[in-house]
Amino acid sequence: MRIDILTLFPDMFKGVLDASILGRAVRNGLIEIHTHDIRDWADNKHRKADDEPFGGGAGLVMMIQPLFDCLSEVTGEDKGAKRILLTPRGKPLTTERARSFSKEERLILVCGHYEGVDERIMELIDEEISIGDYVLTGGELPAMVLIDSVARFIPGVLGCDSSTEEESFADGLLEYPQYTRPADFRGRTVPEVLLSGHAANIRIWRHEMARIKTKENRPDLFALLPPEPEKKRKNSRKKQD
Ligand code: 4GX
Repeated sequence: MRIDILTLFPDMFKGVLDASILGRAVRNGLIEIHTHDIRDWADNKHRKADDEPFGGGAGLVMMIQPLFDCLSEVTGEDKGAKRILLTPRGKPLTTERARSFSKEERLILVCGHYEGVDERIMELIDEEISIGDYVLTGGELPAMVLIDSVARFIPGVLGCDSSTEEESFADGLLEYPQYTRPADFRGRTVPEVLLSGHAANIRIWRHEMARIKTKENRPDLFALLPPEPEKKRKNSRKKQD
């Protein structure tokens, strides 16, 4: 997959895209990333890319000319590229949207700064995406979040193919608690069932812990879960009142 990033702050992406799993995916040629400094397209001698909003109001708005020319040139004749604007007013980024973006051949991410971008850029945008209901100082961090969430679905990026399925949200539950060696860390022990080797009990324990965590931290997700089947009794006849 090829990803182009349009930004006023290309340096912000360096460390993130070089490090860890994303860096390995780039080095292995699974993802190809190109950053573009929107300012390079400004046709004024001060390389100005922002101005006061028409109609008044606080803050600055990104000017249409540098952004429009940058996005037009980077897109070129590529009709297949999906052009995404990161903005708090966008559709929420979800596992399903990340998975769907991972099937695209090319993404072009537009990072806005200041109070927003001149609305006339929408002529060149396919989709507006938000990473959550809070306001950041720019679209750079949201673009990195989107890239990371999409990369996990590109075959070969993660070591093991199944690991995207087992985590939070795949079955509507948050993750169960994990432990690794030592079994006793200064008196803090690991739940006995995980050391028992009893696969069925481990599955039941993990499922129950995931339900408890989901109920506590995400009552909105918990409400969507299917009801638990009634636990089997030794005596199959229900207790009489
Ligand atoms: N999820 N921001 C974008 C400037 C801006 C505003 C409007 C275009 C249109 C955000 C988020 C987010 C802050 C990035 C404002 N650009 N983006 N920026 N939450 O808060 O995606």
